[in-house]
Parts: sequence; C-alpha cells; structure tokens
Amino acid sequence: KLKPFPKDFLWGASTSAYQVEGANLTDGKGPSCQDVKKVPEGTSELDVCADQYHHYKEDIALMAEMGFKTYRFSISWSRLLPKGTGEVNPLGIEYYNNLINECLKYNIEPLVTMYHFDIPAALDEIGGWGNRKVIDCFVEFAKLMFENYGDRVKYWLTINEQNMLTLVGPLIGTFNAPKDCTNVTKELYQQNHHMLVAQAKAMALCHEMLPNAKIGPAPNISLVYPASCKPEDMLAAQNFNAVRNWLYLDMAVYGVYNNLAWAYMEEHDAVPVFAPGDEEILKSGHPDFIGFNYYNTSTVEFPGADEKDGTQNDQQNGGVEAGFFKGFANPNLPRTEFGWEIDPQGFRATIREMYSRYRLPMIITENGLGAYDKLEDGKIHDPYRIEYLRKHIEQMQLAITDGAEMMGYCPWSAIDLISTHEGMVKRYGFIYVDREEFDVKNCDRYRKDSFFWYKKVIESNGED
Ligand code: BGP
Repeated sequence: KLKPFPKDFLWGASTSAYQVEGANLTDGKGPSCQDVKKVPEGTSELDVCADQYHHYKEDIALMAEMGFKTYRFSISWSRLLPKGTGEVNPLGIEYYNNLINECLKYNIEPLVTMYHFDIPAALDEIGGWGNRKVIDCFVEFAKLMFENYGDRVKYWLTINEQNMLTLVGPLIGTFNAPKDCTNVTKELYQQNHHMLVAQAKAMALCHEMLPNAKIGPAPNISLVYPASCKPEDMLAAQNFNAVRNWLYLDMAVYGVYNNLAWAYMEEHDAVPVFAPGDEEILKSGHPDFIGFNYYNTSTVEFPGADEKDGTQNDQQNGGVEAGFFKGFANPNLPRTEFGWEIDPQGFRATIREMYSRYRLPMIITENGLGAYDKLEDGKIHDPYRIEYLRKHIEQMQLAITDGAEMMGYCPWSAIDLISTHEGMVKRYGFIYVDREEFDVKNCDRYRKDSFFWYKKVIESNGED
C-alpha cells in the first residue's frame, strides 16, 4: 500500500543565480567566472538571463500561486563580495534580503544554495578552488550569509553538484587550469579536496552560528548500472558509482574518502595534498540532510584491455577511464529532445540506495526535462514535462513507501533560465519567459500547462 507524502513536504522548485538573475554587473556586483568566460557558440550572454533581478516580486507571486512551500535559489558570491573577499556590496545584501522577505510573505521557505557554479572572477584569477586561500574566502562568504540571513533562512545547501565540477568542470565553465598544469585530473581532485574542506567548515560554522538551521550538500546523484550481467561490468559500475557519487557523500556524511575513489585517484596520480588539520576538519562537518539533483541514471561497461582514457564530455555516461569504466548508452531508456536518458525507476533505485547508505532525510534539489517550448496565443503546451515529472513523483512516492525519508521536491526549474551550456532555447521552467536566444524582449512571464498541473500536485500533496 502506497504511503502518502509527509504533511509538511516541501514542494517547490529551483534556480541558480547566474542562470536566472541577469543584472550580472549591476548595483555593484563583481563578475563571476561565468561572466568572464566565452559562452558556447550560439548561446546568449548571461547579462539578462530571465531578468529575475528585476522581476523577483512577480516571480515569487507566481510561485505562491502554484502553492510553493519552498523556493531553492542560490546567492551570488560576487554580488555580496564583488572580489570574493573583503569589501561587501550593500546593494547585494539588500537584494537577497528583499528576495527572502518576499518568499516569507507567502510562507515560502527559502532553500539557499551557497555556491552554484559561480566563483568570483577575482578568485579564479588566483587559481580558483585550486588555491587553498579560497577555502577561507568561502567561509567568509558563508559567515556573511549566516549573519545577514540566518534569522530567516532555515535550510542551506553548500555546493551545487560538486561532483560535476570535478567530472565535467571544463564543460560547465568553472575549471580554469593553471598554465603550467601537466595533470588536469590531479588539479581537479585537488580543487575537489579544497571544496570538501570548505564545505565541512561551512557546515560546522552553520551549526555553531545557527543552531536551529539545517544544512546539507547538493551533489548530482544517480545510480550507475552495469551494461550487462558480466561480473566485470558490475566492477565497472562500482568504480563509476564510487567516483561519480559516493566520493562526495561518504566525505560529506562520514568525513572519509571512499576507498574505490581513492584507488582511482592513486592510479591517476591525482591523490590530493592534505594540509595539517584537514583530516579533522573533514570529520567535523555533519550534514542534517542530503540534497541531491537527479536527472537520469548512468550505465557503464568494463573497458577493453587496450582502451585508452577518453574525454569525459557526456554529462551522463562518463567517457572511458582505462581499467575502471566506460560509458554505455542504455538501450532500454528513452531520451529527451536534448539526448538525456529518462529513467523514473532509476530515481526510486537511487533514493533507495542513498537511504540505505546514509540514513539521512533527503530533499530533491533538481529533477526535470529540458525542451524547446513554444509560446502560442499566450499558452505553452508542455505535456512531455508533465509526463516526466509525474513519473518521477510516482517513483518518489514508491521510494517513500520503501521506507526512505523524503523532505521535499524541487524540480529544475521554477522558471525558464539559461542552461549551463545550451543557452535559452533549452527550457525547464513551469513559468515561460518570453525572450529568445539573442533577442531579450522584455522577458514577460507566462504560465505553462505544467504550471497549472504542478499547482494541483501541490494542492493535493502529491495525490493528483
Ligand atoms: C544541473 C545544474 C543546473 C542546470 C541543470 C540542467 O547540472 O545544477 O545548473 O542547469 O543541471 O542542465 P543544463 O542546463 O545543462 O541542461
């Protein structure tokens, strides 16, 4: 018999600052790494995005109309600290004060991501996360947020998709290798180590400064399947599960490196350098819950003996890593218009696995379908999105019935925004933003069919 969603389940949706706000150099904001990078050919700049900076009141009112219990957004580091450290931008502080107050006006619980792919450009210039000093800058940024917003924000997320920053950072535009770098993998895992230390410190600081708040990580987690029932494919799946998923969560929850991931780093001469004290710091930051993004599962096989490492440029399937795993397109799964596999049952399997490994409550911080939506006579018919989300919600309820503790569900995205590398044409929102790739018009908002559907889902607490 199906168990119902908990009474206080946090239905909502997500966005991130650099993808939704626009106003990227307005009112004292400093540039982030995203603002100084070259955008992929054919995609828009990030100066307007969905222009939420100027439309936040309208946006929050629309979210309230859908009945949101929570809104997951990120705070732009360089809007608060234009250079990443030191001088504070009062207008930046004020913007998020207004945004948070606007949410609370409608009883929408703010769920704040502290870092979502947008390190300040000034910190990138000194080596980004590869430079240990950035750990202290992040803690300074965390303290500033806790001091200014901690009286009203109860739920915090540390770093969005830290695993993707390590696996496909160059694709997301967050990885800036030093000129003399000879081992990119080593540099990436050193950056990753610094982020892990920064995260542990931020979690400990949150518990110290805000005893009633709750904080957790927000990686992108999806179970990895073996391509066949050959035993070596199972080993490949375990290898990729370790490198893709467990490395991040074993560290966040238990404060230790996953042994398989460690073996992988050793093999690639990519074991991170620990500074004195790191081991204790890593053990000191305990999450209160786990937030995670889920789009689809991955499938791998064991690579042939003569196969060489190949670039990891497919967000889903992980490329080739000699002796460890090789990405495999799952023939059993349909794909979105943008080629992403769709696997609602894999969502249930992932939640099951997560709960039995970590025994912590979970909130889904992203899940969704990117598509070319069309505005016709003021309407947007997006049955494909409704179908995708409905199936995932059904599987989430089955996972609750299996015994997993779920706190909430925040699909990507509350409103159309700019994709990480595929521009504005790839839309995810419940709310349509009237602009094109290179013609930003005035960004009028329209309710998609999925908007009305999600409203009913929330009203009925997931029964509709
Ligand atoms: C996640 C990111 C988001 C987001 C989403 C969709 O990886 O956390 O920032 O954009 O995926 O991805 P994309 O924009 O590449 O379609």
